[in-house]
Amino acid sequence: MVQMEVRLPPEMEADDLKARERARSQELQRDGSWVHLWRVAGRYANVSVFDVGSPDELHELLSSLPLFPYIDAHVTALARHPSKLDQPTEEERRLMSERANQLISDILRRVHEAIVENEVTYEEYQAVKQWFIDVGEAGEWPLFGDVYIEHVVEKNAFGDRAGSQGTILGPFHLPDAPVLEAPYELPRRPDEQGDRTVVTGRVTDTDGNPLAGANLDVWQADASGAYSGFMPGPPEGNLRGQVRTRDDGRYEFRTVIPGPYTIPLDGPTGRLTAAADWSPWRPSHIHLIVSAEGHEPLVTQLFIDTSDYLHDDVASAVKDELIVHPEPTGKGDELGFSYDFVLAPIHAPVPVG
Ligand code: MBD
Ligand code: FE
Repeated sequence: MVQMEVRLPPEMEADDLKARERARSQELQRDGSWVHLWRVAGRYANVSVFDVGSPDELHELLSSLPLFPYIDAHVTALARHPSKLDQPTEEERRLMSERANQLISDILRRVHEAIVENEVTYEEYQAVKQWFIDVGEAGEWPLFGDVYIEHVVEKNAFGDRAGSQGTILGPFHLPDAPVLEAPYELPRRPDEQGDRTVVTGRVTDTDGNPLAGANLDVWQADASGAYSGFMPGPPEGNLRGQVRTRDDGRYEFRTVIPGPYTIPLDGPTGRLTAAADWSPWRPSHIHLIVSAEGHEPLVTQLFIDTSDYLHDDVASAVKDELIVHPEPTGKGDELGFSYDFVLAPIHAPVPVG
């Protein structure tokens, strides 16, 4: 912990110095070495916590600050307190670094093997590095991960769990969607495109007991494949909402059939997809997180059986059990389909090691 008092000569023009100080301080915060920074109210002073390996390292860091010549610093060494909550024990720390070592080594070894087996050239390596930068700049790491990696994590983690099948969460869930009231209808524009449909079903436990007051957090693209909150077009909160089951575990909500979705073609994930000549499309789907007290939340999607791309989903997330078949309900042009969700009992955390 460092208490810093800044004493600039009163006549000094220090705007440029202060700007450089701010940039350096933010750089150190981003790299994780400047953990806390608090202004001392009413004084040109701060209290800071640094994460450093040694007093020498701290001195080096402090003397790299542009304002260093004008800073009066009081340093107090802080040690971990044994009564602090949420701190890993020595044993947990050891297990975590063993795990990190195992995973990082294994993944890098496989990357290295692929490079050797495919005789990856320097030009290709440099192109990949630029692509990593582009993905970050476009904010597409969540998209890339959820499209090309998440399905394996999901199947591996939950593939043999009791109850209904789940599938990937994807990058377009927003927490705190509006809690709707009966008669349930996902918020939509007056001129919302897409076939009107009613979705009904039950939520039960694995013994078939109805789960009353279970929550269905639902989100979907509009008929043009656009998700509100992420793409221009739909207003905030469009086609997102939370629905509750009744006492008999039944639910019912109205919405429109979403369109298929394509990952952005002009972004780095789209360029990678095109470079490999893969289809960038996901079939029409409705996302849900079904949850109830005492049960494992179910993250899943329902796929519309008339959609294209059911068999070449770019995100590899379609499961046969999740395909639904909307049919006319006989009420005007309305379509409808039903799906029953079965939630697994809560899975007690297994202590690591
Ligand atoms: C989606 O709509 C989606 O659901 C996933 C998983 C990835 C990209 C877009
Ligand atoms: Fe989606």
